[in-house]
Amino acid sequence: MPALFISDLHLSPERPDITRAFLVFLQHRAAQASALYILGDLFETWIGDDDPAELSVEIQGALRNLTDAGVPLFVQAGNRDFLLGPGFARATGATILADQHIITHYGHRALIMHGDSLCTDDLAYQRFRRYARNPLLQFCFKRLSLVRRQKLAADMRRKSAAANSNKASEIMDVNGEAVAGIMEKHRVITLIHGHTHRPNRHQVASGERIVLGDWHSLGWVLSLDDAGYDLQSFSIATAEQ
Ligand code: LP5
Ligand code: MN
Repeated sequence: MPALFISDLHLSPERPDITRAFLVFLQHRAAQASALYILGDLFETWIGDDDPAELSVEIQGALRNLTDAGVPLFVQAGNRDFLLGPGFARATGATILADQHIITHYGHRALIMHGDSLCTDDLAYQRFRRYARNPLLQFCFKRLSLVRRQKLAADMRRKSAAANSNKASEIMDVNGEAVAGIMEKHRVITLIHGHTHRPNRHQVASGERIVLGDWHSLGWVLSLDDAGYDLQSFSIATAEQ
């Protein structure tokens, strides 16, 4: 049974088709997997584990069904859902992984990351990331009312979309030296990440960089078994049937 890797589903009430495709994926492909790894940005935004939003509750229930059926679930934080915490882990049976995590399946050893921390040319983002990952700021944010948090997150989303529209595409991709450095630090020949929404498999000096795709019109899944890695896409429109 393969280990499966996905990321950047950006689940939101605005895209019920992606939610349905994910639920079908969980009930079929993921149910037959040796493990499921979600490498960040599962949700469009996550404002705290106490958010009772219908979608949050539905997805947590579906993930709990997967882990109750015996499939190990591992989740990494993305730049939209880095507030996923112990409440989410308890509700789903997921293990929340650090931003740099080594996996080994079928003799293949790889570093998995969301990938945003490798976009080192994007100075504005790295500055935002330092603020947003500050434990004191997070503590203060999580003590705000849900309504206030929703408004702040929506404002950040608007600011981010506006900033992105003026940014050169290449600075929003991973930096080659950052990739080489992190692969050397962990002594891996395979890096698997998401975030950039540029699905592909790249041969690099250190080995291979595999980029997972975001779920939009296509869904993307990387599988790993004794035959090695296989990055596949599928139509969201047909997957939900
Ligand atoms: O997300 P996306 O795809 O638009 O672009 C990302 C980078 N932007 C972000 C910002 C998020 O979208 C904001 C939403 C997060 C909601 C979660 C809850 C918030 C909890 C806060 C806890 C303290 O990640 C974007 C990159 C792009 O990826 C490509 O890599 O370029 O980065 C930017 O655009 C940086 C800009 O400077 C935008 C900053 C917007 C937020 C400013 C708010 C200031 C107050 C922050 C205090 C924490
Ligand atoms: Mn991301």
